[in-house]
Amino acid sequence: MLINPSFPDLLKGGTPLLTAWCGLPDPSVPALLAREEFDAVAMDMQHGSMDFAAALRAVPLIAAAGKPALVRIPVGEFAMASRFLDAGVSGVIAPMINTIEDARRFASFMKFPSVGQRSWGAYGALALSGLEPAEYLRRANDLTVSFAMVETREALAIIDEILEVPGIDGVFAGPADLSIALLGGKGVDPASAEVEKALDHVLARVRAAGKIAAIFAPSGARAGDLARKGFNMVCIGSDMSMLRAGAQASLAAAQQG
Ligand code: 3PY
Ligand code: MG
Repeated sequence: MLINPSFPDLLKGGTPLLTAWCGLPDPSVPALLAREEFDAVAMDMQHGSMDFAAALRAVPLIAAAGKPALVRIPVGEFAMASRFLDAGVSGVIAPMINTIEDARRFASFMKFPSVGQRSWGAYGALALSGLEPAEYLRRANDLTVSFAMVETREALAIIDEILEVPGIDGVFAGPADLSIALLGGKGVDPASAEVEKALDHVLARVRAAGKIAAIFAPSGARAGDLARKGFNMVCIGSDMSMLRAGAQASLAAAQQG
């Protein structure tokens, strides 16, 4: 876990963070990507094929490269957020936060009292941060970032209230699910005009609340567009597509030569 600069400081530093997005089931993949020039590495436990033990093992490997580790938990499994914070992740992304109650429950597992109800047991975070327990307890709520995913019509309608929930540090937009919602289930088109308009709204509301805006991008080119649009962090998906792109480029080079 990063202390100096902290992950929130990096996010607010004015330069959008470009974060690798991993779902392959082995900790060596996020460890490798952490050694590239990504600013952080996120592991996807909602849709990826990485299991809990593999993701936990990746946390110190990412930290060893000096990068913040993030995890996206499965829908509604907020207790898992605390377990990853214990292991030393700097940020947790919770999908499908569609009600204020969802946001409150997520925040309660992310933050120690008096903000939330996170329970004590930060074995990995203590080791990675080097902080004494009392100091870790005092600072942990400000060193870690909780991202509530906004990816439905319901969430868009209450985004201001979600942002007001104590312990919610920012919003993470899900353009694919947003597109399905906004197109009434008739298609998935994360770059559609409807999604673009929704993303402008999300950015404006997050800025007005003084919080952090993050988003997923399915390619580097799209990530560049979203970073220029003003998101504080763009996650570039995914390890699998990067592997395929690298394989295709190698083969093409060999076939040309
Ligand atoms: C979405 O685009 O819906 C996401 O959840 C990104 O992974
Ligand atoms: Mg989604």
